[in-house]
Amino acid sequence: MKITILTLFPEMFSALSESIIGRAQKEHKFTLDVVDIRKYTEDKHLKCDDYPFGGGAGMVMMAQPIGSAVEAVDPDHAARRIYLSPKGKTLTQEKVISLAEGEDLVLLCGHYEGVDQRAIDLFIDEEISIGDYVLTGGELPAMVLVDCVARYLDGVLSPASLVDESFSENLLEYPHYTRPVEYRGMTVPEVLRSGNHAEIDKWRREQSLALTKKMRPDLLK
Ligand code: 9D3
Repeated sequence: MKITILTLFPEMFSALSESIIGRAQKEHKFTLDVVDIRKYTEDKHLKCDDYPFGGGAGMVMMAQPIGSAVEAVDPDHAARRIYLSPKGKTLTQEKVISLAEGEDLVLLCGHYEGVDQRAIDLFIDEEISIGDYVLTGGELPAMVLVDCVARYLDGVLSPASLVDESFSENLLEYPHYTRPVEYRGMTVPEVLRSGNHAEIDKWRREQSLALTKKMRPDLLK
């Protein structure tokens, strides 16, 4: 899969060079292309935003640089074009899986008050939000989307991780422990050191259920 990011702040995406997602790119499990929208403006001062018609606070990203950028990176409309927007449908794990199984992605990141509506109407297939809280732009949401989609691409995670995840569906995860056995007077639960895998599975299921009841009872309904 190829994911192209369109943004006025390309340097923010250096975060995706780290850890599992950074390694997945190095190993060619997917390609990430971060494109500076400013490169496509026809304004002689490289302007990409302007005042809103009708007045109001803040700036609006201009349609021309966005339109030219989308047409340059996806001339045949082979990719799914997504605008990260506070007005979009909230991202779900189900949606993540369907995107990972689909075409290449172009992710448009808005900044300031938003994007000229004509750029959305002409060049965008779908708007996605990552939740009901206010951010300063679509860059962090685009990184969230890349992170959770990339996990499902072949060879990025071990198959065992994804199997564990599907078995624990709709329950919160049990507590994890590693060495040492004692830290500041607190010891690792005896059962996890017993080697009895039936008992360990039983303990983990009980812990998951109790934790879900306490923290996320909505998941059990
Ligand atoms: C507070 C300003 N808002 C009304 C005057 C509109 C607004 C514009 C632009 C609110 C946020 C933003 C910037 N956010 C995003 O571009 C964004 C976002 C978000 O803020 N929350 C959750 N998901 C997303 S996806 C893109």
